[in-house]
Amino acid sequence: MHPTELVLSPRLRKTAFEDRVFELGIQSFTIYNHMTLPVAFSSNPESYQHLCEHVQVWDVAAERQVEVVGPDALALLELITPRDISTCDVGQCVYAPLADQDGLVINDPLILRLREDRFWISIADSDVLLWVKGIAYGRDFNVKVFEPDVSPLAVQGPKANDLMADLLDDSVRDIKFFRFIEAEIAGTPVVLARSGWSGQGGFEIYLQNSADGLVLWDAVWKAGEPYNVKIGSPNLIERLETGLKSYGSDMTLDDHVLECGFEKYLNLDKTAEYMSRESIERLQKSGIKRRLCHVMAKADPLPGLRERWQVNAGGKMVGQASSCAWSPKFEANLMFAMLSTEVSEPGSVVTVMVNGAEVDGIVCDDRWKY
Ligand code: THG
Repeated sequence: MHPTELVLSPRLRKTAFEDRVFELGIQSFTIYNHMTLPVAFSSNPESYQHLCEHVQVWDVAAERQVEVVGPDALALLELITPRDISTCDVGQCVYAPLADQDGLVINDPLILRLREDRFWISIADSDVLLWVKGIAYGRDFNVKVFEPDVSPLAVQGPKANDLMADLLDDSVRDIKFFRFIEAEIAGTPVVLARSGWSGQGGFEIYLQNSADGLVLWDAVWKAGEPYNVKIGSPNLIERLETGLKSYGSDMTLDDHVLECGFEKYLNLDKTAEYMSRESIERLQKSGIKRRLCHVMAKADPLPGLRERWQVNAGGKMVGQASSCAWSPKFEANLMFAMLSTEVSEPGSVVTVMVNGAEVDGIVCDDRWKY
């Protein structure tokens, strides 16, 4: 690896929780939505094990919100995603990929409906604010679009229910998956949702005033002490086992929504206008040529990726792998790879080129079966 260091300046935005994150011994972070996002606090496998058994607090303030509010808010939301947003209740969030007029993936956010005419788009790493502001202006929608001062703090792991029940009360146990309530913690108003970027269960607390970031952190931390709480971060091993794809790595603006495994979330016949409709219909007719696949390689643990790895089959290139981690659960390397449909069915055998070495892989379904 190259011994380099990222230099922090005001251009790389500070999170509301950053002081605690540094105090608790951050080892590395990445940049996400022009903001720091912690990556790991102990070695990944240790943090993974702890996440699966206990409870962790994650600074995910870099999951920024784009607020859309006003009489045309629903029409604007419907236009930018092929998912049906009209059926989303107030108090519900949905996973809804944003696609442009060519069906290409702009982002894969959660969308929270706060009121009939007020939404938060909780974004992955791309400049959705500019995209949505441009569309609102160009289409003359009667809405306000802005980035509110909102910072999600994730509480993830099997003991998250106990922590949160102690912090608030037992009613939080009844919050259903992808539903949220408004509450107050340590004197600061929050939106509390059952969601988060792991398969281990838990909550996301949306802080609405960065000045209260450390007070909120400390209250959550104190409630977590009986449950062996540790600081954590979105975990590469866990997210591969769970099958969570990361925008910018596993899919980008070069990929079509139908290629990325989003079909199950979409309602392509929804009545509202959406800008990718024609492109999606065209691709449905002609048939897709690539698909984002799960690939398992039963080799020794592979290194991390700086660039995508070429994937071959039958002596020719069939795609590229974009994420990889060694999984203790499957005792294998798990990868996401955008592959030609010739080899995208579970059971297909491929060769992954890892820094000059050939590694055998097998294509799996989204539960890692083949
Ligand atoms: N939480 C919040 N904002 C976010 C993320 C988050 N913004 C960026 C990124 N993560 C958005 N992407 C995802 C992707 C998947 C999920 C959440 C956010 C997710 N998926 C579940 C799954 O695949 O099992 C369930 C999806 C469903 O059934 O609807 O949770 O994490 N605030």
